[in-house]
Amino acid sequence: MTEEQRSLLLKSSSRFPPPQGVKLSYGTAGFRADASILESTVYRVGILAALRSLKTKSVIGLMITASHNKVSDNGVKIADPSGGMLTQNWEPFADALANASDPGDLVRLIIEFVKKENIPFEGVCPAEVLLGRDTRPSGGSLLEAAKQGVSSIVGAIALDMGVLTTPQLHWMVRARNKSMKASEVDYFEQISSSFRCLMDLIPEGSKINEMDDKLIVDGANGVGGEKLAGLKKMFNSLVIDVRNSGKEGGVLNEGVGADYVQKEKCFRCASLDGDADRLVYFLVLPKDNNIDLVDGDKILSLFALFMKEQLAILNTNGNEKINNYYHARLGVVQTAYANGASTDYLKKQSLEVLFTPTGVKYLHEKAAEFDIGIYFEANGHGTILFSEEFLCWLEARDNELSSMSKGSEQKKAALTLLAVSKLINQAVGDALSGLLLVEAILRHMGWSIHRWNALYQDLPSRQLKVKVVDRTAVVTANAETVVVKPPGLQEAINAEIAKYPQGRSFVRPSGTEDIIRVYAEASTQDAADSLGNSVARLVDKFLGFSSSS
Ligand code: NG1
Ligand code: ZN
Repeated sequence: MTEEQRSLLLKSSSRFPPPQGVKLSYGTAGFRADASILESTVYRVGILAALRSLKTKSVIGLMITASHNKVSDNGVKIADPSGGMLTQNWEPFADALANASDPGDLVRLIIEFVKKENIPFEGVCPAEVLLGRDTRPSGGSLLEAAKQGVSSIVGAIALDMGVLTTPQLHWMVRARNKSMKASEVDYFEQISSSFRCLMDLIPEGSKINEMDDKLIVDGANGVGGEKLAGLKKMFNSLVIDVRNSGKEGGVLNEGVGADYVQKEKCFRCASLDGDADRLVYFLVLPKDNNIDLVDGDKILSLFALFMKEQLAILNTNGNEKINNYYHARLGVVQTAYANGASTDYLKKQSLEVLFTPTGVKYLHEKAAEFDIGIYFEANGHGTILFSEEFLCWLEARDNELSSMSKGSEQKKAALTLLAVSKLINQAVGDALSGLLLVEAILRHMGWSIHRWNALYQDLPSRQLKVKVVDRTAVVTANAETVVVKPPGLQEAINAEIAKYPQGRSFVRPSGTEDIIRVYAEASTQDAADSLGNSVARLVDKFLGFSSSS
């Protein structure tokens, strides 16, 4: 390391002392904490992003958000060149950097890592980091810290992309690295034009009835509502009424948003989270005014059905299978939080269903193994990934069909699949593009939200949080469905589950909060509650504060 680089790092890092007595961890979705202690972490992630850009010789993203968490929290995460999450190999280095006790320690870590990873250093290569943030008031000063971090690496530049949804930033990183147009206007242009294309392909006579036509979207007072308000101006085929857009002075995620679905007396409502990477729908049941949540599992089911149907049309001609046949592998990916009824339903549709641990980095990776890989967390984070190979074939097929059979069902299916691949965010789950796809599919199917919701009935479930002495004492296996440590806990949980018909329960340490999460599912709500409570008591018995005293 040159003297110039060393002194630059020592000088700038001395302005960002780390918080005392706090151990930070990169977690399920980057670093998250109370915003007041995050400046040093964000500064250091700026350094990390610059190094990652040097290593990959690509543009990297840095997003400042704490998603659905409360407004006083904030967080920071990195988007890799593909637009996906930071490679897991670098997470230990991210942890070490964030927790380095002083500037000297920080510089030592960087020197070691640069050597180990063989990173072209000291201005030989340019590095570029795109910065984005959500609407949290702490975002501005944290963005400054990120800029300082990036520019403390010689040759690295930071570009402030402004207030964005998380998926917009990921989309921009991916687009930049594919040498495509990558501004916010380009993002809006791509998703609105592919949406219009899908709307034009709706079969005659399958319009949904007008009563059901208005969509109310709860923007959680975050960045999504604001962006959606801009986006909806680009088409007039859909009536969207945005509430809690953040313009009315409401507090982010407070009593609103995907995590706090509220009573709304309307036929079809959707709800986003603070950084617009989660989407859920809900409806009000007329008989008792109760809310029915149409969650990520049901969005997944809708998408999977539609994709399967379009593929089947593409590969048949009347009753005959066509010659130019591509066996596109369609797969769906869930986590243990997926409602058991959704998994049963998907399997009954002969779909290939796979499970990964919680966290989109795992789901995304698995879905990318398919030609069409659809993944969703129950909380509404998910997307559809298309393989390059399949998209190439599809484009060729589309051209071929244009000359042979204009206006045929096959041609329409090819166009539909291509439009879906452009509408749905290929980098990460995106509430805005997800919402437009749901709307387009409902119209294709001629379905109301009630018809969609009736695909299957969720099993009653309960989620609980338990505070423990050390959440890392819980180690799980099999996509988090089995506890391996501490010994004896899984056996005790099994004994509880056995008491309940259709009972299922698992526990895991949260990657974003200092707690253990408990999930329970059973045939009635009382049973799910009671199973959840019993398992939470077991967690407390094995790991709680009383167990250590
Ligand atoms: P943790 O705190 O690791 O459970 C939560 C969500 C994840 C994911 C991340 C990132 C649940 C049960 N967990 O993770 O699905 O969305 O936050 O935001 O919803
Ligand atoms: Zn989010």
